Amino acid sequence: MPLRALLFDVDGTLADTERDGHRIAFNRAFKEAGLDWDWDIPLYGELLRVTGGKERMAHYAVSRRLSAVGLEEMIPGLHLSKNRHYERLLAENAVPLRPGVRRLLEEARAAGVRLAIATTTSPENVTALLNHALPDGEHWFDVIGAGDVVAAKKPAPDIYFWVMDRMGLEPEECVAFEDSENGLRSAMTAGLKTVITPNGYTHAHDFTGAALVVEDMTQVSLAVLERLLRSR
Ligand code: XBP
Ligand code: MG
Repeated sequence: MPLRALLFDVDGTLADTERDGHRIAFNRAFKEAGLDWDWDIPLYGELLRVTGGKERMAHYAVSRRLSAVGLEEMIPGLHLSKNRHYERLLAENAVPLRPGVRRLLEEARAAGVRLAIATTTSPENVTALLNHALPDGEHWFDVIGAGDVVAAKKPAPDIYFWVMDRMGLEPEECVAFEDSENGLRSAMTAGLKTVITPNGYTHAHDFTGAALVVEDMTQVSLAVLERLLRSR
């Protein structure tokens, strides 16, 4: 089948948003709420194994036996506050798209290959990132699947199924782009050929089964992707 769409993960794939974006925003939200939690760079790398900000905070609280009365009720509010800090951080200091991402998006648009997003992050964070890193870019994506639109986050395949369903496409017509093991499992379970561009947090992940693992998107073109789609 011909290549009809490129499906992108956001955090770590479109841009390196975790270490200096989400992590800092979480810490600011904790401080503001009077919590003494401080997620340093290595700890945050471990916590990234849990996808979703609310789920990550809940996991942290349980793993540290911090399940104080009222903590669970605090999580939705903490998450809203964290996302407000994230937006502010991006406005102050835009996190750029990773190398080659913009060129690949432009090549796809020029060729009529559709674009979509499949991410566990909240929709407002996708908007914030694109507003600052790719003004007008939100309109480049036919479908944005984000956050709680599906109950089971990555590594479950649900978000990819949700996106393909809305696009009316089969996995054999799409290629997925991810940076992490959880993302790869999600895309592969949805039947998608997957290109991996690892980053500082994910370079040691297990990418067995990926169609291609490359340093960044500068090495990825539609011709490369069409070859991948045709290969078994
Ligand atoms: C990355 C995530 C997200 C972000 C935080 O997902 O796991 O949880 O760290 O975003 P992806 P929220 O790589 O699939 O984009 O706090 O909005 O969940
Ligand atoms: Mg990711």
